[in-house]
Amino acid sequence: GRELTLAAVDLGASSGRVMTARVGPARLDLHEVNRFTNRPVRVAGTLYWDVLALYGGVLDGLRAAGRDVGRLDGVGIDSWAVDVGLLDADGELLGNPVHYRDARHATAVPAVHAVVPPERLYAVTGLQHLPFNTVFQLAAQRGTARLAAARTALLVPDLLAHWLTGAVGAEVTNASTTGLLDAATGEWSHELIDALGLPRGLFPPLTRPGDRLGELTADVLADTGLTGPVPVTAVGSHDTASAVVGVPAESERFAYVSCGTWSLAGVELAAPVLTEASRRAGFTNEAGVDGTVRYLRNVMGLWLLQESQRTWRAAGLPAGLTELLHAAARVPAFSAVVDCNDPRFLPPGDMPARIAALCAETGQTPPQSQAETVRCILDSLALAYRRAVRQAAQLSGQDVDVVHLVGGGARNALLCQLTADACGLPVVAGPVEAAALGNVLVQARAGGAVAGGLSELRQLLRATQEVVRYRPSSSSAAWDAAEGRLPRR
Ligand code: ADP
Ligand code: LRH
Repeated sequence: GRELTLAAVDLGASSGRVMTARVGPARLDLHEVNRFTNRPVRVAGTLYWDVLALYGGVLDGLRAAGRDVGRLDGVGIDSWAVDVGLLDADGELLGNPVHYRDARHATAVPAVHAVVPPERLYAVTGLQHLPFNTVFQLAAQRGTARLAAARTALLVPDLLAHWLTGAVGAEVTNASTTGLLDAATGEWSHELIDALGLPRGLFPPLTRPGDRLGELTADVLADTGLTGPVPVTAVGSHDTASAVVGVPAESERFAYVSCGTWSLAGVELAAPVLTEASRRAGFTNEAGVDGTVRYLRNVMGLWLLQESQRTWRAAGLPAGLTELLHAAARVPAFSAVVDCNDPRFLPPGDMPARIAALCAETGQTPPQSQAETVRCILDSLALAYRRAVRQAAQLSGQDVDVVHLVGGGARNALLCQLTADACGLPVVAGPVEAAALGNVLVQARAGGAVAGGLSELRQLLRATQEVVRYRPSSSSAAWDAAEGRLPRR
């Protein structure tokens, strides 16, 4: 295949980035051309994404990409899951997409479960129960003028792709996080959509990773200075789907932790696990690239640390990451541990206070210092990864002999070592930009620059990307004891 120059738009909950890549059969170089803060905004009690600011960051990135590399052979977009923009009959956006951390979504859970019991929701969709799944978000808007006026619901990456190209669609890996996609057929579930009284027409035709969505419009070309035509290709538009493509696994016997604001911990499967045990354990079967299943559990992730830093900064305390992690490394292990997935950690707020309260509730001495709080977060995350990896293996029958940790968390050496220790398995950390790499690899394959399945794409990652290896060191008895302090889940 020939080499292609591609742009990946990867929007995470903490930052958005536009990266360019040169990709060929033996080449995969990634460069960051624009990174911008993703700052949600609370207006009159509702938490929104500032989606126009994000789109502006995408345009700035494409402009910078054009300046850096001249021509672009393609663009792909991935972003976080579940949240949608609603378009009216004129195709206008009806307000900003509401953030999944807004408390209102959860209020619709009882009403949805009264119509479709949780067991049935799981049997159809295979999706873990999260109180902000799109199905609950839309149910919470029943009776609003906004939902009444809505003609099309677009997930965030599909909305950005729509603005860039004019095309309307729902990329399937992200559609699988809505709670309205049938895991068996891979199509929208009319059973659920009808039962919940939603118009079928709200949900656009599905697209698949590798599909050509369209081309940058003349308007976008003029605005960015790019030379057309520039195709926009569907990738695993759910950032976690792209991140899993970007895992440089050597064999099939691997688990992953996609570790950013959230941590998504699990395994890759050929078929979903829809058992009652799986539902109760909170495992999801999200659609992966090439028909794979991402069998994983959401772990609250570095959000706990990000929000702690924000709280400390607001109080005028120093909260530099390097210093905090350095100090945490000197705190004795397991002074206190919490269940990271306690729902009280979901909304923005004072995490150090919430962590202290949870420690007190479970009869532990709460962390006293910033360093102890950070250590508590990291020990607790490692414990949560251990649980998720072990249970994913057990419930799916997939053997695991290595844990790949990708995303920003791969830069956190202490967390990587604790994860190796907790899991009792080697951890391979990196690449940090796994989602952007998975994004460009799928584009490159669609464009004929590389060939093969996920294992061939991963072979290219192994040949080109740096990783850091961590061996398990501490005794597993210590981790068993720490786990004993957490409530059963
Ligand atoms: P998202 O995609 O959800 O926005 P990222 O994958 O970019 O998240 O990860 C961001 C997180 O990675 C930060 O909150 C931080 O905890 C961690 N991180 C980033 N850089 C470093 C670093 N140099 N050392 C340790 N941790 C880091
Ligand atoms: C990670 C992520 C995760 C979803 C959450 C809403 O960025 O996409 O996979 O559960 O955001």
